[in-house]
Amino acid sequence: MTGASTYDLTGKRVFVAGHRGMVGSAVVRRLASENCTVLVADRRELDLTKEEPTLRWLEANRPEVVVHAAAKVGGIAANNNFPVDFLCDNLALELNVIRASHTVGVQRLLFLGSSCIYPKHARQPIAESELLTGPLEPTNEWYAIAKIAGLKMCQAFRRQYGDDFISIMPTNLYGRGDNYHPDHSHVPAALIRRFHEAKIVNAPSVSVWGTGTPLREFLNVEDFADACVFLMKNYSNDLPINVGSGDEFSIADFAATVAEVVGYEGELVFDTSKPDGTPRKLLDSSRLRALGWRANTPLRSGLAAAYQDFQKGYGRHLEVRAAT
Ligand code: GFB
Repeated sequence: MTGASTYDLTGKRVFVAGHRGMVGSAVVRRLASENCTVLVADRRELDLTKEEPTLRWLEANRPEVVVHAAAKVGGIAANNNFPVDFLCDNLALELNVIRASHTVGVQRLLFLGSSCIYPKHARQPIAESELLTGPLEPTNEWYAIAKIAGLKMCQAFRRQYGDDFISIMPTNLYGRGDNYHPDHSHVPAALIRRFHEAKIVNAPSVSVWGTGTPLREFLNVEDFADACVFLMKNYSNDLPINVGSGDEFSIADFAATVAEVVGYEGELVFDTSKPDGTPRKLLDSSRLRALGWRANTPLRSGLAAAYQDFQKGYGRHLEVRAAT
């Protein structure tokens, strides 16, 4: 079951929910080269965690396509420390956006999930069929449960009403517009910042969380945005579809690569008091490849671009630290 299907974006009104986040902003950039109208709403104008305003906004703006990229996201520590936010905010966002999209007759909706929806000890590489075959990784089960619910909502609206709502599961993402919070970010942004600050003060060593042994697959967010547009035009199916690069690294090797890109030459010290999380998370993206899409940004050049982006916003990143 490939799910191949064609949808013409020409002249369509496409609402990107969550356009200020790393993924949403990349999708907006990517859509600029499509012949469509991109709709966005600032948080002050529209709070997507509120049901009534979400429905009113969609009724007033009548998008034909919705990309649901609005989510409360964060790395392993944030997931662990803010279970209510990761579960409740994400459930509210999904329910409001997906249900209102159905009510106003949206033709195609893309729900963006996460590879953490799969069981902690899923068979590797992880095929879409591994969903709900075993227990989740405890550090991020709140987020995973919310994302599984979003995926199930898409399946339910498709089954009951025939809505063309699809779910896309990205692997670990990094790139322009990432959150560089020192504690709440994902590993790429956390290490870019930590190595950069260590380089400036000539620190002899830098701490890397966990044992360094977990395996992760990384995908540049510009590639992911390209996959989203590709799937918007070429995929329609009940099953979620994985989006990965196939590039897998141990956290130790990944950290060494980030240090090289940043130009930090000190020692890396593994802090085993911090959690490792899932031991391995490599997506099986063969269904996506069979449709004709593959990633094309090598990790090193993607990280170099992310580091440049970080440096441009460095003052802003320091304010993030002061404010939280
Ligand atoms: O990126 P990360 O937080 O995401 O952590 P997950 C990946 C790995 O990097 C873990 C290690 O083994 C961490 O222990 N790591 C090393 C670090 N140093 C650091 C650091 O300074 N910061 C962080 N954050 N990690 C997330 C989920 O899990 O994956 C989310 O919690 C989401 O829900 C995301 O699904 C894609 O891959 O462990």
